[in-house]
Amino acid sequence: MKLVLAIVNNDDAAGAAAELTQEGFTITKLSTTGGFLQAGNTTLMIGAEDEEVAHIKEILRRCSFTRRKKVPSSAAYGHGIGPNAVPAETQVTGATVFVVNIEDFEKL
Ligand code: 2BA
Repeated sequence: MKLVLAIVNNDDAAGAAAELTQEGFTITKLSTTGGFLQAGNTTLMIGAEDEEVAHIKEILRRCSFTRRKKVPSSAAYGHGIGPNAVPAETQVTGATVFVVNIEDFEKL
């Protein structure tokens, strides 16, 4: 058995969660924050059989989209706008997915 941890954009989370649930998976949604952008994202926890992981990834690939986001600059925190204060952009992946082996799974 595996635990899939998928970090997705907040804008994509509802659609991905709905699709996964519709396909019969049980999920838990966590409100999380990216350490770099300090922006909210959503982590989906999905316990699944080994052979279901590919299907989960396929749903996540279909339901989440890569975006460009502005990196907060010093100007954004009110330190003034200088020549170096033009906000940079970075690419945020649709879904960042970790797959972890589960030693034990029980509903008590
Ligand atoms: P954030 O940490 O807010 O990162 C947002 C995007 O900023 C990243 O997109 C990446 O393009 C860039 N970035 C992150 N850390 C950076 C750094 N130290 N220097 C320069 N640029 C950096 P993604 O890689 O698609 O990550 C999207 C979100 O997924 C991340 O939000 C974080 O919440 C999570 N994540 C990604 N990789 C992770 C990892 N190895 N461990 C834990 N969480 C991860």
